[in-house]
Amino acid sequence: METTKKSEKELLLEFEEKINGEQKIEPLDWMPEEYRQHLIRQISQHAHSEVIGMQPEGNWITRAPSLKSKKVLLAKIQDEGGHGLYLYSAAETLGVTRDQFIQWLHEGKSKYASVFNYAALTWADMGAIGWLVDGAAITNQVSLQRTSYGPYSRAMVRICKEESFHQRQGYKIMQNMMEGTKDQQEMAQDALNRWWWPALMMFGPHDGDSPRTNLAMKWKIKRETNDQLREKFINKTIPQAELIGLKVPDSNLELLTDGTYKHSDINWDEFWQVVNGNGPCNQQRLAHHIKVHNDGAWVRESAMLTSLIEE
Ligand code: BYC
Repeated sequence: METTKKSEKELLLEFEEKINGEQKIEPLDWMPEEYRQHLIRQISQHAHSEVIGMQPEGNWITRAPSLKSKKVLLAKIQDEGGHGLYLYSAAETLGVTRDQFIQWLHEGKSKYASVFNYAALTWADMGAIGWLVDGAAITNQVSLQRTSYGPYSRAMVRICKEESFHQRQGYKIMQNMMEGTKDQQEMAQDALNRWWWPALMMFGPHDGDSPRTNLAMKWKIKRETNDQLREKFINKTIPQAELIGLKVPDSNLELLTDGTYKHSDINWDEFWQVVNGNGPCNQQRLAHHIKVHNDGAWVRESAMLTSLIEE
């Protein structure tokens, strides 16, 4: 039977019709190269963030204040590793191998969330990370559940379920500390002071300064812009802080009549310094990933060998 080959223009039209009709794009569907490249970049960076994000919390496993809190923290960090794996798998459906993604990370060609380049100095930081960093991540990821690429969207659905527990466990740590001694209360406030701004930076530059947003919104990779998501996070998190007696470190906060908050702007110079590799822990985070990846080479080789023998 003779098949008529569709032109690039017809294929693009069909692709955009699907997107506008809220249908998902699947790995074997035709897609514009720009869409594929955009997704390869965003999903792999998202995966790297999950995995590098294990480091600040991993630093506290041996120092958790009770066996219960150690078990909870271990489980939470293990979840983050799992999120990385779902996301690498989703990214691999676009035709790039896991090894390539890791190589791009190690060569500094691929980014990960800036927030993980700050140090976790006290136990209260475990609370602040769960509450604020996972809280910011959920705000973004709930929106990404409706992203147009099927594998990314389905990974987000599963990740959001687990991330909600993470946010709750972080808030619970903060709440416990605020019900504790004066020293514990001060430690919780100090953690909020240090993590508030890096958490707001997770949403990326202002919409007007975000070169990737237009295409991402047009093809429904992103469903809300960086600023829209950041404002959502700010408006829901300030009342949570106030409820347990914490003060958000922004002297310009003002509750407006529509229930939203007026607030100060981010220090964008600091943001770009950290994104471009000059944050407090950038070098340490990457060096640790490279070392652990190299140390684990024999595990990967043995696993491959075992699977070949079993076949
Ligand atoms: N950090 O045009 P823009 C977690 C880059 S982990 C670093 O707005 P886009 C957790 C951006 O990549 C979950 N870089 O870009 C784990 C771009 O550079 P390139 C983390 C940033 O993509 C463990 C340039 O700046 N979540 O939950 O439209 C423990 C211009 O930006 C950042 C995700 O990864 C940043 N903050 O928007 C606890 C979400 N912001 O790539 C918790 C998935 C911007 O052109 N990603 N850049 O060289 C996204 O939603 C989007 O990629 C972003 C940026 C909102 C981050």
